[in-house]
Amino acid sequence: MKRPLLITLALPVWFFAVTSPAWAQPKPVAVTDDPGGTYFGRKPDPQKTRHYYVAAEPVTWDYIPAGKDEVCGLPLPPAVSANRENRKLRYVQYTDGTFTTKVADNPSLGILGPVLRGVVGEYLAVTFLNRSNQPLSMHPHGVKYDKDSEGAFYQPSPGKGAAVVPGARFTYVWQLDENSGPLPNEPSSKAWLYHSHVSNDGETNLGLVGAIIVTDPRRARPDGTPADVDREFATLFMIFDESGQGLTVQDAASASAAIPGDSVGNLLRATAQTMAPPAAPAQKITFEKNAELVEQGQRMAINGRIFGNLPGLEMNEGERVRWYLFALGSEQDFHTPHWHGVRVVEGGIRRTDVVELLPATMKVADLLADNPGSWLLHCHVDEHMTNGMFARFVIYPRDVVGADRSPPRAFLGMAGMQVR
Ligand SMILES: [Cu+2]
Repeated sequence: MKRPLLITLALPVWFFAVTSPAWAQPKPVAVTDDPGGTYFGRKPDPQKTRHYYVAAEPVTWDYIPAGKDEVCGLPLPPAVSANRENRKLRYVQYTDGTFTTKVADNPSLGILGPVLRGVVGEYLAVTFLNRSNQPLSMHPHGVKYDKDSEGAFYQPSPGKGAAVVPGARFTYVWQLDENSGPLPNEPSSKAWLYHSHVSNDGETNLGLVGAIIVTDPRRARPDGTPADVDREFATLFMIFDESGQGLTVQDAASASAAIPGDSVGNLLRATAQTMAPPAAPAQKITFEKNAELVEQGQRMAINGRIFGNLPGLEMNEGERVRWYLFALGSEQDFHTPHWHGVRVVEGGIRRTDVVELLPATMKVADLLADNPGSWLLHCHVDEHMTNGMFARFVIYPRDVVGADRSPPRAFLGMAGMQVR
């Protein structure tokens, strides 16, 4: 009986919205009815489902919280140090559907959203709440979904979760089927990206990106973590564009076209507005000036941190450490992460200390922490490293105990996970 009542209440709002001038349009209001939660028309088996609660929220993001380069001691470029903070959106994890208690962030993930994880044979149910002023979604790579849980907006017939309007929520259901997990000759777990996908992939530039980890059940502990691994890290190599020339975070006033319960037409209108270039500047921007703006706005980051400001890459001597490596972005986003002091095995087949990444590449590299010390992890593309695409990782020696040893919380996304 709840739905007819909602429709009755929503119809006058919709009619007013599509017939009234822009200045008179109502502000987005919260919609708590969740049209998702099914997988090809059925509720997934609760015994095999891990439920996550994730909100997209505006944040002020600081690319350099320390205010300086703490690793290489390089002077910060003036255009960067004068503009450390930017408005971004982030996927933030909560403990339950009330969206009141946040799950503590893992500092090493930086701007990345929560790690969502499971084992082949399980389902992920992700209740998404849009606390921004623009339509957003969660689109997963690598898992199986029906049209409603695809989380991508395009024609024809976008699914119910294609564009979650401001204030609304939607529960995506993703199956971790056999094809989501590693092949027998791949490492025991693998990672996939998820990101918002309403207007275009530029929404990752807003900060809306995270990782899904899937473990092979034949090589998993009872809690679903890979049995042959002691510790995990996830790092995204991506150049964020803070020039204002691309997709930007919308404020409430400019997002008035996005109305909960709205038609596809109005959503498209809102989306077009989201994609529109910023307001015309007072003077004409030349091609050269535009190129300069873009160059000054580039933040060549690992997990949204630059110049050695990504914390928490710490491990203990002897540990088997799995790195999930990603890149995203545009034609400049070819990255070559390189570890000093150690060697890795890429994808279970190749020994190296440099891994090649292109936009939306997802790779696994396994590292044996056999060389204690404080070491550099950096992109080996010269320009990227010069502009801050590096971090420090630490291997604590075996004989160190107590506070100097890395904390025991070793696996990504384990806190706040609910199996029900
Ligand atoms: Cu790079």
